[in-house]
Amino acid sequence: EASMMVSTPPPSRPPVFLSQDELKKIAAYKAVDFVESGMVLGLGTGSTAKHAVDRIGELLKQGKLKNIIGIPTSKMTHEQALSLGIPLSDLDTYPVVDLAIDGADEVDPYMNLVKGRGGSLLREKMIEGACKKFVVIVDESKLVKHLGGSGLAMPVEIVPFCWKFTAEKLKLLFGDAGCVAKLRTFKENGEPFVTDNRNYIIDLYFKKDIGDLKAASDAILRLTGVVEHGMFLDMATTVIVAGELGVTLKNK
Ligand code: ABF
Repeated sequence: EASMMVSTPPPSRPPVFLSQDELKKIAAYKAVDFVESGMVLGLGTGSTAKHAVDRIGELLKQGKLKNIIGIPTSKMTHEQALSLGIPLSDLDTYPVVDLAIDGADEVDPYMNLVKGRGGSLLREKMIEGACKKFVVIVDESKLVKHLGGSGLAMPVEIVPFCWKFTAEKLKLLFGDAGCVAKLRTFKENGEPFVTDNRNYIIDLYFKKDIGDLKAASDAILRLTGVVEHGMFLDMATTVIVAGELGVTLKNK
C-alpha cells in the first residue's frame, strides 16, 4: 500500500494576550535573574515589585538563593518580605546596597522615572540612591516620551504643616507649564493620604511639557516644606520592559 505524505498545516495558534499583571510578573522574574547569593537587596514597592519580592522569597525557600539581606522600600514591602521569611535590615546597617529592583509609573527614553503614584517614594529614593545597581521593572504601558506629559500625577512628598502654603508655592514654580497642585486624599472620606513617613503628598498635574527635568527637580527640592519628589533622574542602571512582543532590557 502506498503511503501518502500528508503535510499537515501548522496548527493555527491564536495570539496569546497576556494580562498587564502577567507582563509585570515577566519583567519581575527577569530582574530576579540578576540576584545572587550574599547580596544586600533593595526590595521595591507596588504591584510589579511585589512579584519580584515573591520570587526572591520562593528562591530562598528552595535554597537556590542564600544569605540575602532585604532592605524594604516601604512598610507594605516590609510586611510582605517578613511573611516570606526574607531576612531584613536597613540602610543604617547596610549603607551600600548591591541591587534594588522596583517598579515605576513612567519611564522616559533616558531611563528617567516618575515614581510614587502608589504613595511610596522617599524610602525608595533613599535606598535606590544607595544602590550599585538599580533595576526598574515595568510593563510597556509605563513608557513615555516626556515625564509628566501623560496628564498623570507627579507626586511630591511634603510635610503636613501648612500644606496649602507649600502646594501653592509648588504650583507657582510651574506657572508657565500650567500646573495644578492637588493634595492626595482618600476617595471614601476625603482624608489626606499619609505616607510611611507621616507626610502628605501633593500631586502635580502638568498641562505642558515640564521642560528641563533637572531644573524642575532642583526647584522643587529648594522649597522649604518639600521632603522629596517622585522624579528619579539618572538613577536607574537597567530598565526591563515586558510587552506583548517580549521582554527588552536596556542598560545605562
Ligand atoms: C512604587 O510602585 C512607586 O514608586 C510607583 O508609584 C509604583 C509602581 O507600581 P506598580 O508596579 O503597581 O505600577 O514603586
